[in-house]
Amino acid sequence: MDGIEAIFLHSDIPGANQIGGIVPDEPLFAEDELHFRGQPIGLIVGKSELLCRLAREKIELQYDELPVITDPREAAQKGHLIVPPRTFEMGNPDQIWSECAYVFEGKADVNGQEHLYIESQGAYAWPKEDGCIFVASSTQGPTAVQKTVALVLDIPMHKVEVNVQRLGGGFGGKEDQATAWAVMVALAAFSLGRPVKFSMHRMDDMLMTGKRHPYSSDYKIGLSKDLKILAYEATHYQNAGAAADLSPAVLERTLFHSTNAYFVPNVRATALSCKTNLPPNTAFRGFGGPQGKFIIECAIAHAAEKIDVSPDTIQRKNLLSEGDIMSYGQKMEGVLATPTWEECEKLYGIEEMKTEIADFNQSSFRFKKGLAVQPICFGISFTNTMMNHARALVHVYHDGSVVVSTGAVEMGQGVNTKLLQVACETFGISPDRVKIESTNTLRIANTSPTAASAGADLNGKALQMACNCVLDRLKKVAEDALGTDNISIRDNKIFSGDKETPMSWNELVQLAFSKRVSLSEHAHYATPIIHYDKSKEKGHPFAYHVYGTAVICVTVDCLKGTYHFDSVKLVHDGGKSMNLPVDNGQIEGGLVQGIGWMTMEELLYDKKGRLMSNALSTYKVPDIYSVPKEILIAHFDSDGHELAIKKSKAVGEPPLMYGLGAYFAIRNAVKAFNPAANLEFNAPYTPEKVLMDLCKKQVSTTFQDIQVEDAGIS
Ligand code: MTE
Ligand code: LUZ
Ligand code: MOS
Repeated sequence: MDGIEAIFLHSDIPGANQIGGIVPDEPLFAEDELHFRGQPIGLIVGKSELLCRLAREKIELQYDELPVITDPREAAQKGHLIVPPRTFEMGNPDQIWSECAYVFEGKADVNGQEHLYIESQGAYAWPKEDGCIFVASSTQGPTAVQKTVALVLDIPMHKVEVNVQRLGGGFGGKEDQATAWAVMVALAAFSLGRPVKFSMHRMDDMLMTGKRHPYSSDYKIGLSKDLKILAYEATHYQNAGAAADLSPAVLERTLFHSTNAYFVPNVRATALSCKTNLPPNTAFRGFGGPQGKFIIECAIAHAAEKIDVSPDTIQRKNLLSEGDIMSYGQKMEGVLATPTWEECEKLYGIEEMKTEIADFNQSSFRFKKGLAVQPICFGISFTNTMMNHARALVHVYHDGSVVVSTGAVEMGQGVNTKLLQVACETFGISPDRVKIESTNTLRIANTSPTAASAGADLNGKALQMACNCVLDRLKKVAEDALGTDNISIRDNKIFSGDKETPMSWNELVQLAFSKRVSLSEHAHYATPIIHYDKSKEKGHPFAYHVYGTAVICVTVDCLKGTYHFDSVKLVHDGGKSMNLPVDNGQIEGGLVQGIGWMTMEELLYDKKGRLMSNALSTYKVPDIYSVPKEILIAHFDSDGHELAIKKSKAVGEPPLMYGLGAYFAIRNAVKAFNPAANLEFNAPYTPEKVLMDLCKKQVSTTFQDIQVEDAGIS
């Protein structure tokens, strides 16, 4: 076609046709077989996006159909696993079941989730001199892009410059899966000797990229007469999709979080990464942790229902205490979940809320309310110990302005704001003096992706070190010049003790420059303390944990199956937050994303693995009308943690897991309407499923008898 410049296929690749991050099992372009619908076969390059799309329509693909597996349990049965299964064990559940007053077994399913970053996947590239290439990528992992471009083009990494200005959202969807598109444009630009740009159409993005992993799990829980959980066993079938991507790491975090915020003395958690014919699933805020937590919450809800107590009675009795050991060997210390639960009780009155809801349900037929309490405990650090490091580069120019580069990628989470604070507060200068630069592989090398909620901690600590090095040199210059010691810098001014000196920041910098003192520093930070032995599945993998407790209330319209969240009231342990507006934004955003996953966001694939919910008309995400009417956030007053940047604990992912409570709040409301029904565990709890559950078996009154009541729902 006119205007079409080239079509690149696997045979046009100079280096390896391989983009797998952890396991080399994913071709950039398919060769002989397609393993999922939406797998890239080639790249069409032309003068405009429209022309390329028209050209795509003209391509006729001939293929023989092979059997398709979309169910992880079926894949496991056929032995299609991505990596060998892993098991975390402590104590011995087998010896304990007979000692338990109650033992319950069941199955729970939880679906995946579309990231729906506002900026779809994309990249652009242009050739530089001497066989080098520049790539601008919307990626959380610039080094992964650099490494893979080098591999595919068969050039050394030093010939590839990857630059990331900022992302219009990532949520884990660009930790690994931004790479393919960046590599494609790099390949085209490198081969054609011209700039090439690609940004994905929303529906292609939804169809082709991986999502949060759906899980199907079996659980067994044993409790004592006084409701202590004595033993817990879980087998998690992770739906990995057609290639490894980050699935083995996600699987690991599921195991780390299989008992959520509870102490269980006898645990056996096994996880299987099952290879199916769906797009390879990937990182998504929480990274397998939310799925692990959902399953134990199902087990607790199951037990509570059968014993006839409220689930929060069991939750409350089993919260971690100081010194408890997790199945993976880490001793739990610090704030823990109990104080946040108690604070919740004190601030919001959980018991009063429960009484109000019981009264409401007594007098209301059509509308029923439900409440759930959701404690969380989330480990901070990449579970792969070797990834926990970062670097920062600081230049102080001789006019007193400062430029900062780190490995952190800004994606809306506010990491650049926190880095700016670190630089300003360490130097004692105002924000107008400091520029946080883009993330660039020529300035900062060998980065870990900005992920695992650790972006601010790792890069902030490195930045603090770099600033302190320059600061120490500047202080020495000031001491010599002013003939005093005890120098400090505040508000761009130099102080000797409490006394302001006539010297300004700019003058000091100028003086240091004239004395040939280095005004630049590159620092490296690696998290101390952490270690993990995979052969024993024991160690101290996390720098620290983040805790919190949320209380979620919902009103269900039992005629329609629709629901609305009345309130979410939570107490979050963020340590000494260095920026409350940023952290509150993360808490609200994470919470609502978690509620969406648990309630309305429903991915549907047909039997052939074709995504049917591939647009916003069929895949519903929370909007301004579906967010809780009231969200109250209280910050637990704690000391934070030394390994958190400025004792301000990581906040990116943990709050998503408050959203789990949404599922159980709805469930409690459904049970208030239809106590006899035998309810399954199958998230998301969409209005369709709620309606089916409300109608399950016989209810005492027929729908004709319903008096329309006004419960404040329009
Ligand atoms: N917030 C916004 N606005 N956009 C995002 O893409 N990603 C989340 C979280 N908050 C995300 C976000 C995810 S998955 C992670 S791991 C963290 O931010 C990463 O940033 P941090 O390490 O700086 O917290
Ligand atoms: N990515 C990763 C993550 O590679 N390892 C992790 O432990 C992790 N945790 C959360 C989010 N992304
Ligand atoms: Mo977040 S899932 O660690 O990118």
